[in-house]
Amino acid sequence: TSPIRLRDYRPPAWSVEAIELEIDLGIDSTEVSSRLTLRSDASQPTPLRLDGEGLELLAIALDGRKLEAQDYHYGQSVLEIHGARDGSVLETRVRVQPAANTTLEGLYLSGSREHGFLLTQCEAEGFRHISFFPDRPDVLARYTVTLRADRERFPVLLAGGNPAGSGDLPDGRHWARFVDPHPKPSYLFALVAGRLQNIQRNYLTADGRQVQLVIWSEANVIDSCHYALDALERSMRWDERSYGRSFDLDVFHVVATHDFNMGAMENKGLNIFNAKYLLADPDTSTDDEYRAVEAVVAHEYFHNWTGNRVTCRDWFQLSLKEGLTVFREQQFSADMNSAPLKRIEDVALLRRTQFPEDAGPLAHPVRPAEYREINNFYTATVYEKGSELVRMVAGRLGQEGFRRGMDLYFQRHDGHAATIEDFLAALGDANHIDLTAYLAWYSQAGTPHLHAKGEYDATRQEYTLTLSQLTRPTPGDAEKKPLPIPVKLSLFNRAGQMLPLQLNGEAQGDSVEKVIVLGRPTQRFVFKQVPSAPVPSLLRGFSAPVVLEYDYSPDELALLLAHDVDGFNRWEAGQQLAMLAFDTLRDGDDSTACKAWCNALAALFTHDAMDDALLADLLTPPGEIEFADRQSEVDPARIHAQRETMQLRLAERIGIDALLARYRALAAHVGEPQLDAMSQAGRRLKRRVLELLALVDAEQAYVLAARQYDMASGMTDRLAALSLLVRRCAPQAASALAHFRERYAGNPLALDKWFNVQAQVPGEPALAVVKNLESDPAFTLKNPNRARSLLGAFASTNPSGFHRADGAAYPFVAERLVQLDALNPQIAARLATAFNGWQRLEPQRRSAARQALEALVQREGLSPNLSEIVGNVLQ
Ligand code: HT7
Ligand code: ZN
Repeated sequence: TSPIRLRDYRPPAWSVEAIELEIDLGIDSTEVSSRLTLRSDASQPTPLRLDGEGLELLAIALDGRKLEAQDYHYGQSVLEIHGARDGSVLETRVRVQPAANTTLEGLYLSGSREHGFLLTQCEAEGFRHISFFPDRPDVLARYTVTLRADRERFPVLLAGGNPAGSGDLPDGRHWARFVDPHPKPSYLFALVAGRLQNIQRNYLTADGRQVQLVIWSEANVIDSCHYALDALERSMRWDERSYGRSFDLDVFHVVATHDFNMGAMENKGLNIFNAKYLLADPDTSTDDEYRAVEAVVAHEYFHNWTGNRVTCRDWFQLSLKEGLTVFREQQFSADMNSAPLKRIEDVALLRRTQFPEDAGPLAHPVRPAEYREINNFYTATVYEKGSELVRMVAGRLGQEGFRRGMDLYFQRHDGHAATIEDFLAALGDANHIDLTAYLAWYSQAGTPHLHAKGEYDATRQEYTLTLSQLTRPTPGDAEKKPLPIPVKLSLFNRAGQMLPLQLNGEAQGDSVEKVIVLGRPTQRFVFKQVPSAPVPSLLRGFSAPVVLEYDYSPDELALLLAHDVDGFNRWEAGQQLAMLAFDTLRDGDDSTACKAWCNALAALFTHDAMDDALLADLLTPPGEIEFADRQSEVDPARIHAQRETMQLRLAERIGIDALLARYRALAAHVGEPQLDAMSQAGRRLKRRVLELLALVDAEQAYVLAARQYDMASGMTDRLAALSLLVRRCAPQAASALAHFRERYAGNPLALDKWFNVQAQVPGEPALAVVKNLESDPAFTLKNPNRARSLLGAFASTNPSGFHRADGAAYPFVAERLVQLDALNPQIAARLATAFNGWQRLEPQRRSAARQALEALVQREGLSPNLSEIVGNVLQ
């Protein structure tokens, strides 16, 4: 297939003013009747063409007249109709087969035939699997939906919009109608039907609307929905306070399913969630998962304005809603929890997922210029880097300016489909600033490298910072433009105090933090009245998504690690020092950098009264993927071993006694697990301390871990202990695993963790472990969470396990991709991205990976989704 290109965009020749759907639901066969009121654009005289895929056409009529075979043509996923005019009404009736649909796109069955329920997933192009329609985001229509089904089998019938009647039908059937007053694109349509329970609460919006908030799930987990309901209410209040945006329907439904391709979906008035991001209870969920539930609930809710009320003109603009909504969620989570910890978590995620994407054959701009399979573009670049771009612009405008800009954006585009240009124009116009320079960030792939060099002139008391930028070529884009890079900075003296900043040409002030913007390839910034050679704290709060290159000495990094008041940069100094330590570590002999890293952290460990969670993060070196990202030839086994050695040095430097004492103090807090920040922080540090202890006194640490496992009152402590025992192949691991397997046999989300933990066993043993787990009766490729918990965890998050020296894991995973592809192409394609970066592996692994990929791409009958990813990865 040829690619779809941004430059070919044309407004729709045909749009739909209103759609009336009548859906007779059944598990094996569902009939969908639709009535479209059409509008045509007089300037584009083309026949009416509607998208429709895999639909069995049962009836078709135009303006009340049944169409004959010569009046229309249905082939190649398009229904073409002759004779339609502006104002025409098209009626179609089609049959679809939900139970046979394993792709989890369109209308499908979640769970078993006997007990499961029916639901839809329409983003990006799922609606065409349900009914004929111009399935593109710039066609916004008013929806009236009537659902009909057997009352006993489907007692609950839901669709997006306000309820508009319900009642009984003959033969034990019933109906329910929903009218959505807000025009919406087809990707936001949703329905749910089945036996579900709910919890609910009334909510009064800031603009005076009574809204019923209802969370639905299968009966056995309804008690685990309370945390999500609280999180929803917090999100709604926050959006009212921070952006002046209120909810706009009488009822807001949220539904949990175990069968879902992604995290959740923001369908108008009927959000659907992967149960992993909705259910939360202390026995099943870790602290991190509680925060993830809060974040995803907020993200989907925030889409109601950024995505739904203002939607995307086309899928190239995907980051308009996703980058912006990720940013809004990050602001919300920072407000609800610890802001520096949230920033650390988000930047670590960006570096782990987006930086490698941007540095390899899958690199693409935040707004791609072309795509083949849109589902392959729900990437870390569109989401995470997209959010960083919004953050840069928001930083440029300041809090009030950004709010002014967002108000204008909503005012101009409410009820319409917009572009990234529209977004930047609204933000700029509201503040009389030209933001068009930021557009280059959206159209250019690759992570810029920001090189910084400082020179101090003692006689003039001047400090000159020279900044330059370089973005390496990415596939198909060799020439890179300079980008506007905001660099937030402070200067520290050698006693660890921040110095007042006075840029050449500016009046003297007392501000100790500034943002300078590098707009050209190279620029010099001269600071006056600097009394001594400073240590710069650069890119504070990670003010731009770049790789900073500054030739810090270990002592300078140690100084920032000890004194920087920007929590993020304090952590960052530790990460940079760990990178230096890693690069200079020699067998049996500590480098200066490694000693500096260990000394600085040991000092913080014993003396500093810092937050336990920040300390836990400081004590954690960058991950194996981040280390690999900086190397031109990657040997994952060596990286794993070297990272272990560094941590061993750190544990030795802190000492067994100090580790043990800290662990005991942290473990003394017993009782029901509390969710407050301090309790969570304590558990986070306890886990880290135990991991370090295991390096210097394995036997004692394993005994403590086994006891922690047995005594744990919540999943955070239990899983931390289990994970330590399993990853280190401790003698106590087998019995803990057996216990966990049995205790959580009926809890799919907990069982996912059981698979996941074992898929993380480092090194050569991992492959056998994974193969063995495939024969567990609970393992299935049909459920995305389960497939991800074993194969995804192994291939994407266990580099030393997946990249075995003999390359045996590559054909194994390739074979699973083929099997998965036959069931669910979206999930197969996503999993295949684990091969990204194979070109930089050392020669033996590289050739094994290439062989597996070349064999894979030649397999007959691969989906367009998987072929595209494998083809691109191979380039
Ligand atoms: N907007 C959604 C993205 C999405 C999706 C969700 C579920 C299944 C398939 C999907 N394809 C795309 C989720 C979000 O970003 O909020
Ligand atoms: Zn989203």
